Amino acid sequence: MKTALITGVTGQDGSYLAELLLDKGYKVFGLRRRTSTPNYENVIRIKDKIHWLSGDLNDLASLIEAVRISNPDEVYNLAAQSFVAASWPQPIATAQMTALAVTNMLEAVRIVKPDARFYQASSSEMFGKVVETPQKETTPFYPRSPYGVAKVYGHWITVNYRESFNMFACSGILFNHESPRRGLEFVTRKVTDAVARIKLGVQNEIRMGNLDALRDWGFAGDYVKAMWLMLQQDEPDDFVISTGEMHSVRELLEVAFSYVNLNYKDYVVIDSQFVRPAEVELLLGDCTKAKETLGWKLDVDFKQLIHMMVDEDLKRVKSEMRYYELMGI
Ligand code: NAP
Ligand code: G4F
Repeated sequence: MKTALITGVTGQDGSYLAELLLDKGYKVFGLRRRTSTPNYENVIRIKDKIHWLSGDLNDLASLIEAVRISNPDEVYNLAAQSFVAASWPQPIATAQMTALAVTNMLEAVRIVKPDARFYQASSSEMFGKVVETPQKETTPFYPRSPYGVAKVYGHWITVNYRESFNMFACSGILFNHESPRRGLEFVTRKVTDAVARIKLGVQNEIRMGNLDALRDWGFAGDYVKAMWLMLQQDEPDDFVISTGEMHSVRELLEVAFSYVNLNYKDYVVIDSQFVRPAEVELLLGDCTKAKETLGWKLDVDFKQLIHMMVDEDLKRVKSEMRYYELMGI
């Protein structure tokens, strides 16, 4: 039986990856930081199957201990401050959690279990103000946010540990991927949650930033399969994972609102607080290398993804409303 250690297991990707690895018969260790109110929502179905370890990305001692206890064959480093917009008001915390923490994790593996295979969650945000379209593994980086800058550091330190210490370290350059487990502040989930609330009469409007931004949006459940595939190859390497299709935020609104027979133009209010100091205008990935080398493929397309998210938000908001009614709130 193989053993995996996942950081960020309570997040969107961590929860899908843990499910995938459990299905494959792995023993799964999950690193969780201490929070005042435990957050198990994404892993509620598999909570008892995960071996929980307490640790923080910025505490090297706790990471060394996590690697020692789990003795993993594979380490998936998914934990990070992952919300781009929060990286301007919190640039130092972002650098610590999204950049330096990668070195902490690599050091823990190098010291305790150097033959473990290592996956780093890199990001298309590194391409930022893109210098070519579509973006592939060889496209130069031009990050546009403190988050993007931090991810570039995480990417290169992973490559460096591979080249310096001969570690099996891979960097997955993943384009945006979403799901019903996406955090509520990210644009897809913000929209699908608002659609559900507006449809059910508990919200009147949605306040948005730049509707012209273009993204290459896929389904997180498909993308975690690529993470696993990268660690099953003979040689470590870096791969772009994307759909190869681009849609605007405006199109996202159109698809989500029209699914419940509403017109987004009746509800969207542009609010400058959601416009970023420096924007990534477009991202479009070319994942030919992943398709050819890993045999990776997509199962869920853009419309199916947004419809799935609206359906799940409708269910959740309805059950919240029933709960409030029962409680007399
Ligand atoms: P997410 O839902 O925000 O999950 C982030 C995870 O990191 C959470 O489990 C969080 O724990 C944990 N974490 C944050 N700070 C930590 C700390 N100091 N110590 C320990 N754990 C900490 O992110 P995601 O969408 O699943 O993304 C996973 C990774 O892929 C991230 O590194 C992200 O930057 C990267 N990425 C994501 C995308 C995308 O489109 N989703 C694309 C490219 C790259 P709590 O539950 O306690 O907050
Ligand atoms: O959903 P977003 O916040 O995702 P963003 O910034 O592209 O970052 C996500 O994808 C990256 C991969 O490229 C990951 F590395 C990162 O961790 C994260 O998962 O914003 C998408 C676009 C942006 O252009 C933003 O300006 O939507 C635009 N937008 C317009 N109005 C908005 C809003 N974004 C948010 N969050 N909220 C708005 O009201």
